[in-house]
Amino acid sequence: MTTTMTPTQRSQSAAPSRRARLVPSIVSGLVLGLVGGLLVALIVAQFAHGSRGINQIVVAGYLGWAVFFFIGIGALNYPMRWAFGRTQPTHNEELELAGRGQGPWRYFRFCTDHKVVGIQYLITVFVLFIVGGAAAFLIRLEQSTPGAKFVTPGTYNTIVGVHGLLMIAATIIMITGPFGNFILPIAIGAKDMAFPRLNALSYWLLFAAVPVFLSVFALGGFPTGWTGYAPLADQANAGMDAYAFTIILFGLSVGVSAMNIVVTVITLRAPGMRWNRLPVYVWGWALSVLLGAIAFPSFMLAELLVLSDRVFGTAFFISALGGSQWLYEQLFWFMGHPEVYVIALPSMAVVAEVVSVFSRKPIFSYKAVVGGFVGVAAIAMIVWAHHLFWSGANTPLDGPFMLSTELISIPTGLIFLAIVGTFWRGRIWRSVPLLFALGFVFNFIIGGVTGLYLADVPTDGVFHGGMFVVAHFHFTLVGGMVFGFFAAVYYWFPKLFGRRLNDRLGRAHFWLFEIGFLGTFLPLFYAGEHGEARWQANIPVQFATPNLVSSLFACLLVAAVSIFAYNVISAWRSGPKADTDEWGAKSLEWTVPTPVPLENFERTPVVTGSSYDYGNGVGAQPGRSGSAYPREATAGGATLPSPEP
Ligand code: HEM
Ligand SMILES: [Cu+2]
Repeated sequence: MTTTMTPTQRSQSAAPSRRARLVPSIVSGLVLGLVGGLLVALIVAQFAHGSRGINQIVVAGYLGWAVFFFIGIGALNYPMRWAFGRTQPTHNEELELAGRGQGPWRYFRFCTDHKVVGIQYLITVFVLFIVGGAAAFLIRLEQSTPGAKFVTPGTYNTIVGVHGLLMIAATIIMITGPFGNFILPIAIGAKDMAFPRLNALSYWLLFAAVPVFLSVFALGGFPTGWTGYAPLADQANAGMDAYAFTIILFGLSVGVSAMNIVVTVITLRAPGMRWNRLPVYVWGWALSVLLGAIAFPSFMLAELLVLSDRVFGTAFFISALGGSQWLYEQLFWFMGHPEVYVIALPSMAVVAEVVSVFSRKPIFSYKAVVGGFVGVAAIAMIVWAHHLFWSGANTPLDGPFMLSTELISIPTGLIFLAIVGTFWRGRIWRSVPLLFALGFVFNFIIGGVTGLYLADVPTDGVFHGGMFVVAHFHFTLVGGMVFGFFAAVYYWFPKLFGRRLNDRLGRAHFWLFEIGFLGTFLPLFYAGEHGEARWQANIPVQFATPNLVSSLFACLLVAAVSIFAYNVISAWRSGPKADTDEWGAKSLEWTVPTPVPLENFERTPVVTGSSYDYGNGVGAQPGRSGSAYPREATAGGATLPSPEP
């Protein structure tokens, strides 16, 4: 990528006082939120009555928590300022809000710097994975032997639901949250996101949802699994209110973040950054969040209707009172299936990028990859009812939905062909990010092929509701998408933290995770094919062996993730310093210094070439510092300035 620069001003100011640091911050947010939530719940408790009384109190409490939390964290300061016609904040005030001079405390404030928001998302994703992973371990423990020995079936239901929901939420944001916020604006040559305050809000909406969801444990859990099906959801205990309210806050966060990323890519590209010069991952991430913004409102609507049934006594999902239980399934899966591609597209995009960088070759048909992303995003919106093949809801439409589901293999295949084609005659650097990219390709193919059986009505009839389905979507979601996430962490960690992850630990993480993963889920295909149903705390004895094997291999996953955690923490604390352009890649984020300055670029870049311009594709392989990779490169006739020392 070739660039030339134009000027921007920046000035310094004194650090804020102790009180100014605490208010507004997470501290004032939590305190005001908790007090506000309790207060509103107490007020409503005066009027609440009957069997729905508890739901009215709980939901009112959540509303109070959310509103007062946002006041306390300072999210409404600017809208208030605007509403009372006060002057626009000065550049200095904007830099203050972006965390200038606040050190690590800026991560605990309503901070508008997209890089801070990116790191906030990354830490939150790690926390969600840890809690979701702990639930997964409990699942494997319970299913390691027949007899429901460790938890009761009711508790098991909640654990499965908590696992599924947390993991889905984590995987939805795992790439577009951290990297979409930190890397994307730099990759297109922008100083920040289009709406920095809304960007901060999208993170704190997510944050505000976490305590609401965790309160599910204090409210007796929820029996529905991650899908939250009504009418069971209408009858369940108060834990279901936590589930529904969480979805609404999470949905708002996803929507606000999506709008920001899409508008940023459309309006803030640097001069010369044409659509066909965008790094391919920018396409994947923007399409993913756009898909999420289109799909998620139907899930939020479903939860609003569930809350209305539970709090006001409407009957949207109670067929005996004129409602329809199929309505919930339609609204849920209208979101549920596109959402797996909201998760898939960012990982596929990272893999395409990583394969190109470590093959030192342009992507094999950039247009095919981008066309594939667009095709997947479009068809993903018209396949949802394959989840209702056995619900009796849409029988006349089963044929068309079978066809549309099959059709999605075409753009997916296009993306995979282009990824595999990029390796061809490349100079392969078997780096850790590339290992995870290879794992993604291998695992996702197994996940994709096994999906064909579930796309067809007859075979789906055999596997629906069984462990074959569980194994299938773990091969796509974990074997595919989570591997894409690991590739992204290993690839961009040097830019995010200015440090290097340990290569040997990275390889140990990869192999332990791959072997553990295959050993955990391959036996579940076998058990599912032989008729094992899902959601069973007490597994039938005839499935004891495959489940024991699965649970033993799941221990390798714990070991792999522990190595990863150790690698990340020790590198962040004291790892060797990374180079500005760690991998010799060509996209813009590798041209800015590390740590990245508050406003990213000294001068706005002007782009005159593609970010995959490796000349004739046989550029020298970059090594660690002192590498053979020349710091000055020519591409597209312009000179790339050497990065700041
Ligand atoms: C890596 C470790 C993981 C293990 C060992 C694991 C294991 C399992 C098992 C055994 C079940 C089926 C429980 C049952 O039906 O009785 C399950 C359900 C599920 N898992 Fe995972 N899982 C893991 C990671 C993930 C990840 C990363 C995701 C990402 C999205 C995920 C999403 C789900 C979902 C959506 C369900 C369905 C929950 C429900 O039926 O309500 N899992 N998991
Ligand atoms: Cu689906």
